[in-house]
Amino acid sequence: MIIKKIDDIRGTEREVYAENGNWVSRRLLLKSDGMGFSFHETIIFANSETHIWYKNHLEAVYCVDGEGEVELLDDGTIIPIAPGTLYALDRHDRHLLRAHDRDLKLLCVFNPALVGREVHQADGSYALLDEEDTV
Ligand code: 9YT
Repeated sequence: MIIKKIDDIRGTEREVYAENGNWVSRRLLLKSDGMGFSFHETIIFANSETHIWYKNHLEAVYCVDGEGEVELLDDGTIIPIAPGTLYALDRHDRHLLRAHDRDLKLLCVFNPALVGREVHQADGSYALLDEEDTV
C-alpha cells in the first residue's frame, strides 16, 4: 500500500508551481507510483484565470474549498465551482478556470498519469511524457 502525506510533498520535486504563478500542484501520485493515473492537490490562487486544454489527458477535478468557475471556450457556458462540485473533462474541453476572491482547493486525477514536473504548454496542454523525459 502507498501512503502519502501532503506535508511531506511541500518543498519537494512533487510540488510544482505554474510558470504564470496561477497555481501550485502537489502531486501525491505520479506515473512512477504505478496506479495508472496521477492524483494531485491543486490550489488555484484567488483572482486568477488559467487557460487549459488537456488535449493529451483526461482530467477529473473535485472542489473541496473556495469558489470559482469554469468557462467552456466552445460555447461560453459558465459552470460555477464550489465545494462538492466535480467536473470531468471527458471531451478534452478547452476552458478557462477562474478562482474568485478566495483560493480554490481542488483534487485532480489525470489519465494517463503525469510523470513529474509538467507545467502548461502555450496551448494550455501538458505534453505526453515518459518518465525519462525531462520537463
Ligand atoms: C484544475 C487544473 O487543471 N489546474 C491546473 C493544474 C493541474 N490540475 C495540475 O497539474 O495539478
